[in-house]
Amino acid sequence: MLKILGRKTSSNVQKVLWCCEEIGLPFERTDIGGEFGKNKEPEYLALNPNGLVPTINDDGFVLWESNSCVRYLAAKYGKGKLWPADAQLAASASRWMDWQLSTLNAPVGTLFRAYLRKEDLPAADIEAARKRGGEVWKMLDAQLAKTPFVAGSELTVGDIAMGNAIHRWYKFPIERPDLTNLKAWYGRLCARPAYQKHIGSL
Ligand SMILES: N[C@@H](CCC(=O)N[C@@H](CS)C(=O)NCC(=O)O)C(=O)O
Repeated sequence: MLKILGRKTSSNVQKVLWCCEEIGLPFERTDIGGEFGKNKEPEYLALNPNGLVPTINDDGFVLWESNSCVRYLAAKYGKGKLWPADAQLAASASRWMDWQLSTLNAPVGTLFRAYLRKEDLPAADIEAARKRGGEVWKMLDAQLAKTPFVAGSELTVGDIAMGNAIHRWYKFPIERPDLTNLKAWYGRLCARPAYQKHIGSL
């Protein structure tokens, strides 16, 4: 059975958990990282030299980097569903995953450290992240004006990559631009039992 190594409170582990749940793929999860530690021990570093979570082990095939794990699982077990059969739709979904890492992650990460982890960050950095966060979500809002999910009419890996970030964004006690398409999309995610189970209820 698929093994997932990583604590369930990690945003990156949650991507993999939500993906498996949507596909209906059984897995065994082990708590690693955060208060559970073990991620800097030689045994774990031999699997994932970054010492970060998640890492997956699918019948001996070991993989790390959450978006790559989601791509692999969706392509292998969710083809035609989370991983679209159409090459252009699959590329669009994959593009939004890269955008999550390259563009969205930085402002949402700073706000997470400030408001949920309660780290003492400079006020100017927090304000810059709030402003930048609004700007980047606006880009996705424009896409969601055209399609109900990020890469078309159905949920794909593109949505999976951003599920935790949008949940956190609406939790932060900040002023946010009123992005109606973004909010409606978040509502569509929240209506999915698999999303509720691994992200929306936390
Ligand atoms: N780019 C990596 C980032 C992984 C990452 O930063 N994981 C965090 C949790 S979200 C981590 O392992 N932090 C250390 C810990 O949990 O102890 C991925 O997407 O998998």
